Amino acid sequence: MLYHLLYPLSQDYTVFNVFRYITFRSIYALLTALLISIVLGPKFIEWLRKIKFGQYIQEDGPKHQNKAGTPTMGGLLIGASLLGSVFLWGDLTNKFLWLTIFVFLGFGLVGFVDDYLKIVKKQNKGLSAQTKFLGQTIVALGVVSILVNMPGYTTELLVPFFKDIRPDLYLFYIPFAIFVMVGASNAVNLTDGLDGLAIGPVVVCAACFALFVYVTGHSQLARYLQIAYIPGVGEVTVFCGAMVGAGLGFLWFNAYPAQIFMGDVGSLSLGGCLGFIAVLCKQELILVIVGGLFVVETISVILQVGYFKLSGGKRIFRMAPLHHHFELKGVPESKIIVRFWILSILLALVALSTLKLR
Ligand code: 57M
Repeated sequence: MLYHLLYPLSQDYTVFNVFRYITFRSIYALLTALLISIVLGPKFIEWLRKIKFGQYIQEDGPKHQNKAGTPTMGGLLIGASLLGSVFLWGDLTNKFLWLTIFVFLGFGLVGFVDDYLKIVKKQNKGLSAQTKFLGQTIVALGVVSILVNMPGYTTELLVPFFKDIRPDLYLFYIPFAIFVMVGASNAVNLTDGLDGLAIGPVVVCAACFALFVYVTGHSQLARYLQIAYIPGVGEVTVFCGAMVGAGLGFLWFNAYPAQIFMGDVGSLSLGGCLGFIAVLCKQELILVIVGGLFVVETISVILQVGYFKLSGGKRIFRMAPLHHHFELKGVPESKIIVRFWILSILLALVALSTLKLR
């Protein structure tokens, strides 16, 4: 809105020219989202407490009983600050930006229904895994079908480190992109089991992808770095900036010991968006590196469940996902969290290095 209101004034006052720049608007989108969540946070947490939207804690895992009743559905706070900021600073005529907003809302809705059933209807399991998967797939199918028909977008798959390998997946690109989005959404969800464990790496991933989408939408930089050039995609940098700000604002309250959890409404929407943004800037394979921590957590679950079934009840880890394994080994929660953050920053640096290693 600010962009639409103030940029036209640049014809009379050159100072408003600055609204043209994606970099300027992304930085202010970050700061605005951060400010909104820090200002709204305490009232929102108080309200969740009042309406008794507290977390139910499972008995069978590491000792988290002291966390029982912690307000959850913090994803709503993330959504309000993120989208509020995007509406202020984004170019609302940009179709890529709207697709990203739609992914956030669509995946968020699936998570919201799940949280609602668990908390309000007291159905401990919430939505069944199949229903959740169906909801995520429908949202992903909708946006990917639109995306592949947008001008400038291709169904080629870019391979990190090898600039000449670009197989065209044609129609197979659609299920592939859906897999990336749904996989990312569930991977963030699985990781969200300790204070700040998911939101920290989400912020790191969003910051990293801010750079990827920016260069993908910039003709000279894209040519120089020999990556895909997709006109218009650069505007999604504003969304990434707001995601970093909203994430940091949420972390303010979710940091150990957490005053609020994000709930599925937060984890599914943020994960789905990261997957979609990777698809948008044609860095789907890079997501495996940037979001390596989410990948490792997911693989730990796949291995554990697979081995558990095949061996008739034996386990590889003390408990999956991996963070529970370390908890049960006696590593303090805050140490696990900070170490996982360090790993996610290192992985993001490796991913960024692929821009020059081609
Ligand atoms: C949700 N949710 C947290 C909070 C958060 C297939 C299986 C591996 C699935 C997995 C699972 O259900 N994972 C997804 C994980 C829960 O957090 C809520 O859920 C939202 C995210 N969806 O925002 O609202 C608990 O996590 C803790 N938490 C924090 N701080 C935070 O900032 O401490 C969350 C956010 C919260 C709180 O205690 O209540 C969760 O873990 O439930 N299932 C599991 O992870 C289970 N693992 C398991 O059963 N492993 C088995 C194998 C065979 C699959 C094994 O290894 O033997 C464990 N989950 C729990 N206890 N809680 C089992 C033990």
